[in-house]
Amino acid sequence: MSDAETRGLRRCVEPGCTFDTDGVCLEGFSEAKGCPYKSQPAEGDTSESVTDSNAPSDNWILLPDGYELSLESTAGITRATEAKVIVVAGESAAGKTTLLTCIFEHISEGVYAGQQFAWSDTVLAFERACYPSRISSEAEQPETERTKRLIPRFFHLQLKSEAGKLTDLLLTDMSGEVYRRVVDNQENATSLGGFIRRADCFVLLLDGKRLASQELRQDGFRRGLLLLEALLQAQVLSKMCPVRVLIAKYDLLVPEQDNENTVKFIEYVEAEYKRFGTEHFSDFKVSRISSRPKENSSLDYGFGVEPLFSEWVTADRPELNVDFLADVKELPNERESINYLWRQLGRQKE
Ligand SMILES: Nc1nc2c(ncn2[C@@H]2O[C@H](COP(=O)(O)OP(=O)(O)OP(=O)(O)O)[C@@H](O)[C@H]2O)c(=O)[nH]1
Ligand SMILES: [Mg+2]
Repeated sequence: MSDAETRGLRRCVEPGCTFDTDGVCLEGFSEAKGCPYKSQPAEGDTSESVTDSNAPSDNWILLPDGYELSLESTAGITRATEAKVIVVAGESAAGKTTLLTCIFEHISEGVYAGQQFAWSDTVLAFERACYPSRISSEAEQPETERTKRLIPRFFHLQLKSEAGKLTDLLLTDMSGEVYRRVVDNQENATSLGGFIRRADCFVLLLDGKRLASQELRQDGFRRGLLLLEALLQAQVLSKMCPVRVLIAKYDLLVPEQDNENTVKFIEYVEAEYKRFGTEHFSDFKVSRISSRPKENSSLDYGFGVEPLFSEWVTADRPELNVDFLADVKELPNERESINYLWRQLGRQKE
């Protein structure tokens, strides 16, 4: 009997969700309350009918529910339009999700980088990610919830330029844990090929908070390089793919009286990444951003984000206009949750 059954909880039917066994909701909901994925009562639980009228059926046509898109459900967008796939990578807490919410909030307010919001298949996912940082959520500090999912999920934005051109952006949002595992085990890099090969831009965030810390900075600096190296060696990340390295949370690094040493270290980090990038990639840039500067910071909300976003929308790589399910083999001796990730990435095109 599973833990879920012994606790008398409803079962989650989302593929890959381990809620039944360890109580962790793949979508990050506490106790799975409010999870958009329909759950069915555990076997033997008579409190609700198993034939829940809301449960998915093979005969149903699944329409976007407003939450993050799975790899499979992005295929409709990538086939129908010249969608740009932006892979946002980095260690846990580097600021990946906050960067996406920052863009969504700017574009919701009006014209941003010459683009207007036209549509989003994942508007509820954006709203959910933005919520904890809003004053209405009454949080003392603006916080972004940790992303728990280990399988690729995508935020979607359709943008309209001043000339009326529509562009679809698909932005990945995965837990930093996935990228940590890539650094720790080269084989894991190969298995990420499915969607990273399709990237129109690969964005690597370095956590400025770690770079500000004397104890953590070397590790933070090196792990980013190791990630790039692992993906290159596994031939998952192409030398032709534009790569943007972002020194994130730059509000914690701006020159002040007592942080000369940190300022020098950041210059060193930038120089080392540029050296590495020029050697290995045809289009490589390092820049500084602060998606959500701390209170009283001299930086504006979304410092450095607008030019980055502008590049993503206008990036022109029509030869990559294919959907991106790749053939990847499962790894031996790996935990079931990770093997599920590899199976998802490796699912064959029909
Ligand atoms: N000071 C400051 N804090 C930031 C900034 N951007 C993000 N943060 C904070 O950094 C923390 C981590 O941000 P997330 O966006 O959740 O990081 P993530 O990379 O998505 O992390 P995982 O989902 O765990 O992989 C949150 O508490 C954010 O509020 C920034 O520009 N400045
Ligand atoms: Mg996140």
